[in-house]
Amino acid sequence: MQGNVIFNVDAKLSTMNMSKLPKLFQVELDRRTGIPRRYKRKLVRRLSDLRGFFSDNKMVGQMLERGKNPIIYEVYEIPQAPSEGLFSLACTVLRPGKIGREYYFTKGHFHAKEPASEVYVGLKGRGMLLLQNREGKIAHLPLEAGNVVYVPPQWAHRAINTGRGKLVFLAVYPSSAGHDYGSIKKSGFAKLVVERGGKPALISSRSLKR
Ligand code: S6P
Ligand code: ZN
Repeated sequence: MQGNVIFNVDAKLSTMNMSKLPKLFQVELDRRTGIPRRYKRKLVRRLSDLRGFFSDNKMVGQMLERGKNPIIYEVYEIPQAPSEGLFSLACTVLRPGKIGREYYFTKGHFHAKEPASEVYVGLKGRGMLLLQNREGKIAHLPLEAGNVVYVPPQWAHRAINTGRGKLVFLAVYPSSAGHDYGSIKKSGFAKLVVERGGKPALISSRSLKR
């Protein structure tokens, strides 16, 4: 089989030495859930972690007071050391649901080290990627099973689940990109995605902010 190389190297993610170059690896995605069978770290984002992000702050406060703190999303990360030329991988599982009329979403961020672009591969479900640049220009693209979205440098990005099932996607990004959550938390996205007549609609965030 000369000239026909098949890589099937065990990832050994838990023992990966971050100070060295990464080894060859492959990771299977669970066919039913889309979640990688091996990952290094799992992040869980609950409603309490998204305080101040949803437009209906009052409803968030009331839910938390009543002890309702649902998981909004989970991120399964396969990170690499923050060196030039390396990529990290992360699979996000964004649950279906709404706070008031607003669909569940990820916090959203700029990359701290710019320029750093990113690729999102839709694995399950239906949703949208909302993007906003530093000048406040806004854009949105479908993010769903079977599509790929390219996020150019200097665009903040937020995934929104507008479907009935989980929205699952894989992100590939430079390992040195980092996250700037502060800018988005402070200014917010100019648009919100809400349910209107059973369908997702984009509206100005000023029209709903409470
Ligand atoms: C990382 C990439 C994703 C998000 C994840 C959660 O650059 O964009 O892995 O981190 O979807 O979103 P957020 O906005 O809470 O980091
Ligand atoms: Zn990102």
